[in-house]
Amino acid sequence: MDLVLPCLDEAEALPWVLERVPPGWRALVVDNGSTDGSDRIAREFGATVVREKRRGFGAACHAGLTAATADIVCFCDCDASLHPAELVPFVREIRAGEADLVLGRRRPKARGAWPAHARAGNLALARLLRRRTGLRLHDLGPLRAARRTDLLALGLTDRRSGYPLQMVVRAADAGWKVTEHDVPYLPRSGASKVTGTWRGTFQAVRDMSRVLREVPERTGVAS
Ligand SMILES: Nc1nc2c(ncn2[C@@H]2O[C@H](COP(=O)(O)OP(=O)(O)OP(=O)(O)O)[C@@H](O)[C@H]2O)c(=O)[nH]1
Ligand SMILES: [Mg+2]
Repeated sequence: MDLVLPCLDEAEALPWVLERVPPGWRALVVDNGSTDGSDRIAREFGATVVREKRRGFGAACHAGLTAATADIVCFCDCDASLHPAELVPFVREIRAGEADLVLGRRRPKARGAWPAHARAGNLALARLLRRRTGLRLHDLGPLRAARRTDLLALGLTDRRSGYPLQMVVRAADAGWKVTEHDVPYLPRSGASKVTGTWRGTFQAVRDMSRVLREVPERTGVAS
């Protein structure tokens, strides 16, 4: 199993995350130009470090997917907000052929884990997603598992905050079975880059709106 961990200045969170990677899994920490020694810490804790110079959550995730070699690839944030072992049953579900993409629905376990505006934004997005794809999801969380070659075949192009949404939209368009399971959401370690800042929130809304405006690709259908 390859576990992709996008990482931008997560020195504080990395030990917690890497100590919880399930045994036998390879942790691919994608260093997105950290200046706090994240790459050194990642190596110390046994991870493989992949470098991605281009900034952006999607750029980091995609570099990890490209570097991965395992049949199934998992994704988890590197900010200690999600326990990597929550992915174990996700992988089992993919292996059993019961789903093509499994997503974690974040359930905050402490006050402050998920600011109100971020929750509201995410819920609104889930509704738009439902209208666009018919999928009844409640969250577009970063904890995910899918088969590597299937993911690559989706040809994802977003390299910023729209990446997780584009993955779900294109998976739905391709007829994948997408499932969702509750996962505990903990307050992140270190500073938030997206929902804790105006700039991050604004960019996320813009990137996601762009993805939702994309016209579905009609693969195999003559137009
Ligand atoms: N935002 C952002 N995150 C990156 C980037 N490159 C890597 N990451 C990592 O992606 C993960 C998610 O980023 P966060 O800043 O936690 O963003 P988020 O979880 O969407 O939102 P928050 O609620 O603000 O935590 C973290 O592990 C980051 O270190 C980047 O360019 N931008
Ligand atoms: Mg986070």
